[in-house]
Formats: sequence, structure tokens, C-alpha cells
Amino acid sequence: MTIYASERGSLNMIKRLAVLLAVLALVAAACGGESEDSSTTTEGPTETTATTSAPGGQTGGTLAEVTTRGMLRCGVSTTAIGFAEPQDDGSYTGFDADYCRAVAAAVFGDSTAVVFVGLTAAERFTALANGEVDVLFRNTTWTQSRDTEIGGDFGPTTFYDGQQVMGKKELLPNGDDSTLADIDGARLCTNAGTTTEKNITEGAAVVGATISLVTTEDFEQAMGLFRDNSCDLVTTDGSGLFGERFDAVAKGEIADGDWVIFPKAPISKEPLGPMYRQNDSEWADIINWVVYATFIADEKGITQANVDDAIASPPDPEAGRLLGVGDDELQSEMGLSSDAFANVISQVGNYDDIYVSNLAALGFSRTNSPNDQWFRGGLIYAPPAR
Ligand SMILES: N[C@@H](CCC(=O)N[C@@H](CS)C(=O)NCC(=O)O)C(=O)O
Repeated sequence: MTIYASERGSLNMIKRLAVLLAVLALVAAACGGESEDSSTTTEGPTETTATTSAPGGQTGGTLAEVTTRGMLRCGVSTTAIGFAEPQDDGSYTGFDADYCRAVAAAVFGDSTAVVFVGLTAAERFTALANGEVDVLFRNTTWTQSRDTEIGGDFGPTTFYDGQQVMGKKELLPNGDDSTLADIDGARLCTNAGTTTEKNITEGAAVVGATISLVTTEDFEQAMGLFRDNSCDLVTTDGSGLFGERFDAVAKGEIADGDWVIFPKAPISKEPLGPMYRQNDSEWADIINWVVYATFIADEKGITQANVDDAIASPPDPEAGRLLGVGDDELQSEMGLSSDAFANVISQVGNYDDIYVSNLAALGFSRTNSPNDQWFRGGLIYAPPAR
């Protein structure tokens, strides 16, 4: 279905839903409701009090709920090449999907204990707020409004992205030197409920370009309209465009270079990473440190292939703590088993393993990108494990 939605309209809708859910959660809590989903509804964007084991922290109960359920419910994109690709058995592959698996490996010692929930951009925040998912790893950009108005909190950025535009080469005489000024008069498609629809509207206005913006329920629909020329251009995070173009070339649909991605410098910052319900420090710490564990292992060259050697003989004390070897490990303090992060690395991999296995083939190199480690000029940086 194609809809035409103003950015303000969709944001207001999300706001109204978030407020409604918060109110419903309060009512359910006050009434002690025992409905089927009362345990999850009470975790909406409301403040909760610490009741369990998180030392010095707040818990919104997500860890206890996930542990009792025995499965992680992880919100991913419906389809995002390289990040979340649905498989016939209901599972997903991809960079984001692997981070879901990493959390399951940390919590259960079993990276397969995940139910993947494919969500459109417009659905994702409601699904998180009402407890349908425990965490989003869904190409989600960390923004001020999502962090505040919508009732979410964000973990460490796992992929630094930026918005670009894609068009057919015959419409773009300047090729990938095209700029936003070249989109004047274009019919432009993207999916609703995204930063990308807002950025392109603002960006076009700044350069005085008049565009006709068509928003679709999911990005595959936007690509469908682009393919049949109902839209001249599509726009989303650069990773999404490069992924779609790679896929179309691989399937023989287009020749390399038929679809042009521009401008070379993205029009926005899109820091993508995990989002969870706010005011649940215990759960936030777990998600954050799962991600940091993958960063630190990458920093130290501890990979899925060699982690057993590192466990047998840690290269340094910090690696020993992180892998749960020795008395000063910190995972037990977090409500996890001491080998939680060893399981993450051995069952899923370090940051580079996850990046390379899912994204390298699409042409994303970490070298000279913000997704490289800090000591090589990138932005991937974890606090010390001590
Ligand atoms: N990062 C942006 C855009 C996210 C987004 O929806 N990206 C597209 C393109 S990669 C996507 O995930 N599509 C899959 C879908 O529509 O389910 C946001 O957080 O708003």
C-alpha cells in the first residue's frame, strides 16, 4: 500500500500512540490487571522501581521476563539487505540479526534462542513500548526525539551511516557527482516513519528543490515504485541503497553503474544501534556490554576463530575478565553467567566478524570509515572492561 504521509503527521501519530500506551500501562499496573499481556504492557515508557538484582541500578524487569520466557524477542527490519534478511524458517540473517543472536548468546548461552520480529519503521517504536519486542536492532537512528519523547533509550552505535539518494543513471547526467539541487522536480520514494523522510524534506527545502515525496509502508515497496518508474528516486540510509544496488546487480537485474548513489557526502548522520525501553538500567547494561564486548574483542584481535585459545590463555587481564576467566570477571554482577561474553564471541563473533560476514560482500569496507576502531581513526570505541 502506498500512502502519502507528512512527517509531522507520522510523528504525531507515534507520539499519540506512545502516550496512549504509557497511560494504558499505568492503568494496567494500577488495576493489577492479569490479562495475557499485562506483564509486558507494564513495561511501557513509564518509570519503574528497582526490585531485583541490578546492583545500584533500575530494572524495568526485561531481563527477568526474557529469562522466564526462555527466548529473546528481537525487533528487526522486515527486509534490509545485509542487516536483516528473512529466511524460510522464520529466522533472519544479517548484521542486526547477529546482534540479536549475540544478546541471546549472552543471556542464555544459546545464540539461537531468538524470536525475530520483522517490523516496519512506523511499527517499531510501538512494538518496543508495548513489550512486543525486548530490543530493537532495526536500522534505527539515534535521535533526540526518539531518546526523549518516544520513551526509548539507545545503546552504543553499531553502524555509522548517512542518508543518500539513488536514481537511474539516465536521469542523472552528473552521475555520482549529483547533489540535492539535482532532485528538483523529482518524485521521490522512501518508507514512512523514518528520519529519512524528514531529512529529505528539510534538505530539499534548504537548496530550494521542489520534490514530491511518496512514503511507503516498507522500503521494499519504495524500491518497487522505483523499479516501475512510479518514483524517479529513492532515498534511505546509504547502507540500504548500496545493499539494494548490490542485490540487483547480483541477481542480474541491472548492470553495475546503472543505479547512481549520491551525494558522495551523505545528507545526514544516521548512527544506527540498539534501542530499548527507557528506565531499565539492568537490561540497558546487558545490551550495551554485549555490544562493547564485540568491540573490545575486535580491538584485541580475539575472534570467533581463536576465542578458545584466548579463553585458555587470555592475552591480558582485561581479556580474561571479559571472557570470564578468573575471579575478577564482572558479568555475574550484571545477572549474566561469567562466560556470557565468551559465548557471544564463540557463537556469533567479534565486531569485525559480524561486520565482515554480513557487509563486506556488499562493498562496505571498515577502512577509512567511522566504523573502524578508534585507534585507526574510526569511531568504534568501548569503555574499559574493569
Ligand atoms: N535509519 C532510519 C531509516 C530506517 C529504515 O527504515 N531503513 C530502511 C532501509 S535500510 C529499512 O530498514 N527498510 C526495511 C523495512 O522497511 O522494513 C531510521 O531509523 O528512521
